[in-house]
Amino acid sequence: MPANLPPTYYKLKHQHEAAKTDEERLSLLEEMLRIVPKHKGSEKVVSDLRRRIAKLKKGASAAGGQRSGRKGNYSEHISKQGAGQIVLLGPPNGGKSNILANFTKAKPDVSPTPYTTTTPTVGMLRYENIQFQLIDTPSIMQDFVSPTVLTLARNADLRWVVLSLASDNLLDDLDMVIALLNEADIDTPENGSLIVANQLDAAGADERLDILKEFYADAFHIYPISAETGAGRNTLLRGLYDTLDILRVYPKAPGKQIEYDEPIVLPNGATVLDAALGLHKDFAEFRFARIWGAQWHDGQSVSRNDVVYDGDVVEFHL
Ligand SMILES: Nc1nc2c(ncn2[C@@H]2O[C@H](COP(=O)(O)OP(=O)(O)OP(=O)(O)O)[C@@H](O)[C@H]2O)c(=O)[nH]1
Ligand SMILES: [Mg+2]
Repeated sequence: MPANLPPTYYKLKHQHEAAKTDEERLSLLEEMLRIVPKHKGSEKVVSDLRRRIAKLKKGASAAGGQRSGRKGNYSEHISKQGAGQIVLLGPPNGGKSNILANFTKAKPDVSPTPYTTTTPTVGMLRYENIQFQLIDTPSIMQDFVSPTVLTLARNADLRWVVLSLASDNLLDDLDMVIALLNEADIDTPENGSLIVANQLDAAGADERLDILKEFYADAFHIYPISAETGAGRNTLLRGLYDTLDILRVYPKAPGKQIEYDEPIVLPNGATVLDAALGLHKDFAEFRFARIWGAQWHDGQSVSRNDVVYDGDVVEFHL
């Protein structure tokens, strides 16, 4: 009798083969066991899964290890680049990979088959004169998120929960993602999560967007976009910039042009000294600095501890 395993099973199997830690393998095996249809034809698969789970658990306790479950910390880590690291999270087929493919130069697989993405993929996203780092991740499935994805979500500066406006499961999908993030102590709204309601070009998208807004507009910023047509992209990127709470200061060498292509990106509240350090550590010892901007008289002299504002031009004299 055939086992007739669902496609999700094979995706999990795939992820299991690529898993790097026993803890991750254990979570995936447990999830595989959970979703396997239990009937005569799948008996062998079920007993095989049980055997492997027991073996891994035994290994963990023999090593004195405590299984920390979903809250575990993993070594999976992607070093930050650019002005902020954003991790794309969500249910299968939301369009995470398509966003990465269309917003960056990365070339992830995009496909109507759910769970296509099995490992995180990185790309650099340009907004005006700044670059952000975008990370595409394996999809979150019902009641399960890979520990690697959780670690990435926790370490990121911002999370984009990507949902599909083509899907009638939109609200359930969002509830599921929120529940899993909460369970992992990743506070969604406070810690910065935006909802990216993708596939705005799909039939029925407007109605689904209205429903989504009705339930969630109070708790989250919702950005409707189409990765396919590019609709909503600029508003989303502006929202990204604002949420990250950063500013851009432009350096200018005395007697030279302003370097608009190379802003110094700093957190809001940063000082003239932070701007100098952002340029180069040698600038920390500057003799004096002059500044241009909406808050200042042109070329006004500023001290190290003065706060800088978005769009200011600073000239350091060494
Ligand atoms: N119409 C339309 N289709 C889209 C859009 N974005 C993604 N899709 C389609 O939706 C399907 C899923 O897209 P993916 O980017 O692979 O989805 P994912 O979230 O990465 O899903 P996983 O397979 O779990 O990795 C593909 O067939 C895409 O072509 C969009 O903006 N509009
Ligand atoms: Mg994908």
